[in-house]
Amino acid sequence: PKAIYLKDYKVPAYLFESTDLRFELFEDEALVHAELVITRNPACTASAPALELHGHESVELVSLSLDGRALTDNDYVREGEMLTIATPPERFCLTSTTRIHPESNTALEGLYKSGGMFCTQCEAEGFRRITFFPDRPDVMSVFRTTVEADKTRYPELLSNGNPVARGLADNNRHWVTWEDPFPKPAYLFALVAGDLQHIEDRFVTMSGRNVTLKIFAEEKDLDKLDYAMTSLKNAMKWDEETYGREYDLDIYMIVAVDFFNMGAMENKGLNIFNTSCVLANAATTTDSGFQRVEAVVAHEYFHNWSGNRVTCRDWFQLSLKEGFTVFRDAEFSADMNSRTVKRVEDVSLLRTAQFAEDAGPMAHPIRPESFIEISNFYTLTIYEKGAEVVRMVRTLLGEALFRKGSDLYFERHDGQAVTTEDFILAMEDASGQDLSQFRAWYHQAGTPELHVSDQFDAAAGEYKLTVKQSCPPSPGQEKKSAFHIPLAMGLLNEKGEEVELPNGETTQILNVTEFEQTFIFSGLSTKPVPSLLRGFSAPVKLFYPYQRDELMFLMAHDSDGFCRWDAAQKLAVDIMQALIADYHPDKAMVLDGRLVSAFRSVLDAEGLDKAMVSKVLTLPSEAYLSELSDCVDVDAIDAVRKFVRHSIAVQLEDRLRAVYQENDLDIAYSPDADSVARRSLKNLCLSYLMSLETEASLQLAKAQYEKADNMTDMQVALVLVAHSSFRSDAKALLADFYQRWSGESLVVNLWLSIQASDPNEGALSRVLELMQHPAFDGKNPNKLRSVISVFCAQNSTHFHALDGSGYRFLADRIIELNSQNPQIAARMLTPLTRWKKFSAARQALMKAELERIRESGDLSKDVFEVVSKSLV
Ligand code: BAL
Ligand code: ZN
Repeated sequence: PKAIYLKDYKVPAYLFESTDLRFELFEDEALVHAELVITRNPACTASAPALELHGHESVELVSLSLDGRALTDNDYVREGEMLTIATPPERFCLTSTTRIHPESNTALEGLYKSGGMFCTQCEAEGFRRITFFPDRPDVMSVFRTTVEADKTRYPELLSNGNPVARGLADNNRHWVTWEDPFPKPAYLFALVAGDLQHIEDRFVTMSGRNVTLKIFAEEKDLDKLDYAMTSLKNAMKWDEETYGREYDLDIYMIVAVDFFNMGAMENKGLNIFNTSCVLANAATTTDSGFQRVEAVVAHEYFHNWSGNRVTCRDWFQLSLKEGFTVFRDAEFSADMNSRTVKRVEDVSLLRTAQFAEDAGPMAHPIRPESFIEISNFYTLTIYEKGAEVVRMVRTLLGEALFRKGSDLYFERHDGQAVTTEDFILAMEDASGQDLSQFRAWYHQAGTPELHVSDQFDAAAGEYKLTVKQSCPPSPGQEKKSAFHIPLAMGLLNEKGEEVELPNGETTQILNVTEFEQTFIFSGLSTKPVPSLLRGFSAPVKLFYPYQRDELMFLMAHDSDGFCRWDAAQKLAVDIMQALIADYHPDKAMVLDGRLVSAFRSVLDAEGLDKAMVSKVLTLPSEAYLSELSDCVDVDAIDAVRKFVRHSIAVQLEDRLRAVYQENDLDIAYSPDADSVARRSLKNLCLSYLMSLETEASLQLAKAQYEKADNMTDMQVALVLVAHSSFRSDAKALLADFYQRWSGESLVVNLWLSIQASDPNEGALSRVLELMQHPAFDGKNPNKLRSVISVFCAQNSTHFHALDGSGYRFLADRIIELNSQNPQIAARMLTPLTRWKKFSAARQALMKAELERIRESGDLSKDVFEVVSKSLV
C-alpha cells in the first residue's frame, strides 16, 4: 500500500450537478442504479482531463453508459480502486448499475446489515463500496435517493433530506424517494431500511421554522430514546444561542444501530448512531452513559454546521471539522453540567491517551502530511488535541472576537469544502490578530514541554518566571520550531490570596513564543506560589519543581478549580512515582502521610462540589502513571496503586463510611449534575472501603447492588465485588446480573467488560471463555471492544504477562479481524504499538507479535499502516 500526500492535492476535474440513486435491497444482494449529471470544473486547468471515479473491488459493475450509450471495457479502465474514463464531454450524464452485498459486508463500511436492518457508514471512504463516484469530500452534489425493499421486513425506508414520494411495487415491495437540497460530499450520504419504531418531537428554530425530530430504534429500545431527544433539543437551542447557528432542513432524524465501528455519524439530516451513544434510561445506563449520549447527540448535531454546511477539502483537514466540533460539544456539556468537572475529564483523557499517541509511532500533527489509510487518523490527536487547538484560539482572541471569527468562517465558507488554513484566516481577519506562529500547532506533532523555574528578589520585590519550551522529535519531524503557547497563570501570596497581576486581574495569559522567556512580576513582599496552566490553557506537559507542601497549599487555596484538582494529582503522582521507583515485591512501602491529610481535608471541607471532591480523591490511573513513565513498570504501578488505595482506606475508613452514608439517599434516579456528583462521591467511598476486603465492606457493596434502582449504583457494586477476592460472591453476583439483563445488549456489554477487566488470577482464560459465551458476537464491534480492548487496556498485569500470553492473544485477534473488519483490527492494535515504553523482555515479546502480524499474509491497508509504522 502507498501513502498519499497533502502536497499532491489537486482540484477535482469534474463537478457533479446532481446525483440520483435508486437502491433495490434484497436478502442476497443490493442493486444500485446511479444517474450522475457531470460537468467540467472551470477551476481545473488541465486540458481534457480524465474522469476518475472511486469504486471498491467488492463492487460489481453491471452496466455503465454515457449519455445513453452503453460503455464497454474498451471505454474505461478499472484499476485498483479507480475507474477512469479518458476524455468525456464537457457536460454529460453517466448512468450505472452496480451489485453489492450488504448481507456479507463485515467491514461495516458502505452499505451493510446491522441485525435485521440495512444501514450505511460512508465516512471517510465508504461510499466507494456502494457505487462508482468521486469519493472525496471536495466533490459536492445534490442527492435524490430512492430506496426500495420488502414492505414487511423493512417498513421504514430512510435517506438524507426530505421524503418527496412513496409508492408500492410488485412482490410486497415498497419505495420512498428522498431529496436533500443541500449539496454534500458522498461521505455524508446515508440510507436506512428496517423494522423501526420512533419517538417524535419538534423544535421551533430562532427564525420560527418548525423542525420535526425523529429518533428511531428497534421496538424493544423505544423506552430509551427520551434522553437523546432532550439532548438534541438542548443542543439545537445552545447552537443558536452560542454560535447563532440554526438548523436548515424540515426534519432531523437519528437511527440507533447495534453494529457500528464508530460512536455515531453526522450524515445530513439522518444521523446513524451506535446504540451505545443514543440509548439511555436509568435502569440500564450508567451516569457516564447518559453523559456520553448527551455529548454525542450534540456533537453530531453541531456537525451540521461545522462539518456539513462547511466541510473539509480533503481528509488531511479532518481536524477542521472534528477538532472544532469536539470543542463545541465540550463547551455544550460544560454548560449543561459542571464546567470544571468536564474540563478535568477531558484533560485526563488527553493527558493519558492523546499524550501517549503523540509520543508513539503513529504520532501525527492535527493536520497530517500523509496517510496510507485515513480510517487510522480518526484519532485522539485529530479530535481532542484538535479541540485544544481551537480552545487556544479562543483563549488568544477572547470570547467576543472568537465568535466574530466563527461567524465569519461560517458566512465566508458556507457550502464550501475548505482547509484548516481557512479557519485560521477567518479568525485572523475577524480579530486583527496575527496567528502566524500559532499555525505550528497544525503541522508539528508531539506534546510540547514547558520547564518553568522562578526567582524571587526580596529587596526589589520582584518575582521572575522563566519558561523554557521544547518538543521531543516525532516520526519525520526531528526538530520543531517554537510554539505559540498561551500560558494562563496566577500567583498566590503566603496567606493563599490571589495576587493582582499586571493586567489588573488575578489570572493572566502569558504568551510563550520563544524557546526561553522570562516574565517579571513586581510589587511583591514575599515569594508567591505560582498557579500554572490554569484551566489547562494549552495541551502541554508543564514541569515546575513544586514541593509537596506547596501542592497541598494549592489544593486548599487556588481559585482555579482545575488547578486545585491538578495539585492533588501532582501530589499523588509525586508520591506514587517515588514508590514505583523504589518498588521491590519484598520491600515494605510507606505512604507519605501528607496525601492522607490532604484527602482528609477535602473530605471534611464544607460546601465543595461533590463531583470535584470525588475527582480530587481519585488516584491517578495506571494508564496515566504509565504515560508519565519512561519505562513502564507494570507490576510496580499496579502494586503501588493498590497499596496507596488500601492505606488511604485504612486511615480514612470511618470518614469514608460516613460520607458514603450521607450520600446514599433514597431518592429516585436523575441524571442531573448534582445527582451524578452525589453518586460519584458515594461510589468512590465504596471503592476505597472495598479495597479493605472486609466482610463489612462486602456487605455494603452487596446491599447497594440489591437495592439499586439505577445502573450506576448497580454496576459499581458489581465491579467491586467481581474484582475482589470474594470469589464465590463475585460468581454469584455476575450470574445474577446476567440473568437479569441478558436481554439488554448494552448492559451485557458492561457485564463482559467487568469480567474482561477482572484482575484476579486466570484473567486470560476467562476472556477466552467469554468469547465462547452466547452473549459474545465476534462481528459486533461493541462486543469486541467490551472484551478484547478492555482486557488489553484495563487488565494490564495480565495483558503484559511475562510469558507473552496477553500479547499473543491480541495478535491472534488482529490476524482474525484483519480481513473481517480492518478498521476495528487496526484500532485494537494500539496497545502493541507502544512496545518501546516497556522493559527489554516485554519489548521483545511485543515486537515479535507485531512481526507475526506483519508476516501473517494479506494485510488490509489499515493494519499494514499501523504495524509497519510501529516497527520502524
Ligand atoms: N465524523 C465521524 C463521527 C464523528 O466524529 O462525529
Ligand atoms: Zn465528529
